[in-house]
Amino acid sequence: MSTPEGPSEQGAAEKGSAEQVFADLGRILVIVPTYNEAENVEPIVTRIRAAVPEAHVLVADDNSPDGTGELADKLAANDDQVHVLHRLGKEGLGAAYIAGFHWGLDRGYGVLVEHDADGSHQPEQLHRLLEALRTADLVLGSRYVKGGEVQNWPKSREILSRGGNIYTRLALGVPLQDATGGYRAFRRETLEGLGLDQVASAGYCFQVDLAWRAIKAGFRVVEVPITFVERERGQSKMSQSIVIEAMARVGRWGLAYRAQQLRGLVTGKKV
Ligand SMILES: Nc1nc2c(ncn2[C@@H]2O[C@H](COP(=O)(O)OP(=O)(O)OP(=O)(O)O)[C@@H](O)[C@H]2O)c(=O)[nH]1
Ligand SMILES: [Mg+2]
Repeated sequence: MSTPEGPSEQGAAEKGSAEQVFADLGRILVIVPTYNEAENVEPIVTRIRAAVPEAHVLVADDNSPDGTGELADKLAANDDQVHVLHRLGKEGLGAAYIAGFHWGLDRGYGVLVEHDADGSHQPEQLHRLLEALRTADLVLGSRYVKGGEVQNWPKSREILSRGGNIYTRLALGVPLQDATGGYRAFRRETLEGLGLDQVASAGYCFQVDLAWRAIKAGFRVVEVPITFVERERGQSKMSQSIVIEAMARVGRWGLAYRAQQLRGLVTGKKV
């Protein structure tokens, strides 16, 4: 499942932009959703461009009051592989990603990547996800498989995240160690097969929703280890109420699915 670290991995970051290391996967779009990430947007875009020079970056900004969108415009003006999607207002991470996915699918990208702006995801590990995508339909960057790690989190936050993942595994029966993480690479065909228009979850359970849909649709979903680093700058958009809301939703999905399975057993119809 995981891709071993090796000298060839380093290569993608060091070779010039002319080299298309992942050309076999099609063109790559890294979507970076932003809300008030003025301090983070330039460093993260610069790191992504250096780590995988052939990738394009789309900053999906929800009209951040701190001027993140204008900073992204400046980056785009100087680099034709950087693009900005200006959205009207704050609608949550999920809605920003769905708009970004449509933007990329409409423009023929073969791979669409989810990547936070706050430094929690390491662009230097993106090649791990892309290499694994060669034999998968969806790759999840995972904090909780062997080799994965979390840095600078208080124990309470890690317990909440690990607990949320155990709960998700039990409620939905998904064989994933990290279904809530947000560092992911999708093949375009996977997104096209998920029914994006029916994804209603805007907030925290958006990631669970997409992974679960992919598994139910029969796509090959694999996890590769990542190093997740707690944000150093800027404001978190996470809150306790978001987590409670997400857990309640996941529980409801699980119950509905189990009920559907039971009905299938009784009537002999497969679900
Ligand atoms: N476009 C857009 N981006 C958002 C929105 N909410 C969060 N984001 C971005 O989504 C990414 C993840 O958000 P975070 O606030 O870091 O949430 P988190 O990673 O779950 O929690 P912490 O890292 O603990 O703060 C960041 O790049 C945010 O700027 C939103 O409503 N719209
Ligand atoms: Mg974060």
